Amino acid sequence: MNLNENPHRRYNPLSGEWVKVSPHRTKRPWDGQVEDPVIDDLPAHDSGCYLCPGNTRAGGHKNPDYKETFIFDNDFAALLPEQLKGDTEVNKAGGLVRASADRGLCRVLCFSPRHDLTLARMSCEEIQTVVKMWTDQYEEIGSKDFINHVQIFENRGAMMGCSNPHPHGQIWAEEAIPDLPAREINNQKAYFVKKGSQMLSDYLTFELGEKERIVYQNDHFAVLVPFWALWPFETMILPKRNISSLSEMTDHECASLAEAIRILGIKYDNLFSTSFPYSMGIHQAPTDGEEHPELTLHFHYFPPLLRSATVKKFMVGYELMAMAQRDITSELSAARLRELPEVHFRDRLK
Ligand code: H2U
Ligand code: ZN
Repeated sequence: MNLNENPHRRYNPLSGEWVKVSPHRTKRPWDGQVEDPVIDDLPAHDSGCYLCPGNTRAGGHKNPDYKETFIFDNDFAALLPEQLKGDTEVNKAGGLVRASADRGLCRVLCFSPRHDLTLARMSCEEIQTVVKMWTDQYEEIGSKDFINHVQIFENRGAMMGCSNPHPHGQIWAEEAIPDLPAREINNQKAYFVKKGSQMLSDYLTFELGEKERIVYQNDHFAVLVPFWALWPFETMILPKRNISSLSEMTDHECASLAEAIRILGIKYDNLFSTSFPYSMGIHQAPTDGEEHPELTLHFHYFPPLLRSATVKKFMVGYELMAMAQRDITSELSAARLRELPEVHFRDRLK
């Protein structure tokens, strides 16, 4: 089968789902398009921003005059740590009507005091501080007895529903393991039992040999467009040594990870000469007190843009009713991202 010409489906071994690929519909959608750079000139400090140092947030909390990173409990937390009173389960109509209590906590993490920066425009050293904050939070929150899963993520850009351009991410941590990570953990576990090696470690070895879906690599980490990518420019960051969490990283690995995050961010921004929107999430071992040799730490980036700074992919119609579909292949997306410069377009314009 010629995967560049024929409609086909690709299997995602992590999620166990399939994605439809229709490569005959678009070859090189970016050919001949020259984008005007989109530059949002934000102030370094915005007195109306609830994340900037010294400002007041909802509920009257005042942010400290922080110099690097800053963490606070989400003022509108979706999960609460208190033990619920009464029953923790509802089960009626023979199991058709079910509910379970959901305990957890939500935090907001500021990546920088600078309102106008993004990870793509921060230095490797500054991003390392962010990675260390993620690691500390994973350990501190994960050590609580009622927390079995710590989901760290970043929502970037108004298109993704992000409320504020100030560089920040969130943590939602909880007692129950959420659905998507649970599925990925089960599939990695089944693979490990069958093969005696880690799924994502074996997958990365394959991709480093093939090269065509690799976007960037350094000594310790690689960025690739997964074979089964669903979003047009979806990527993953994978470690070259199998580790199951941020906590297992050496200082060298931390620096390499920060550099991978920085370069990927720059390439994304350069793609359509805009501050590229995405949802990024870190998948790592659950904090359930067990060893997880079957798991591999990985980052997912799900960006919505398809063809320009404003044309996004919609997951509607067939995709909502049946299954995910894409036109441009993972290989073409990877080639496009790979060839983009590793210097930010805003620095090249200067
Ligand atoms: P987004 O960047 O994805 O919009 O999320 C920002 C979070 O910040 C959101 O979960 C919280 C919101 O509840 N928030 C506060 O905790 N305090 C505020 O003063 C405003 C927003
Ligand atoms: Zn701000």
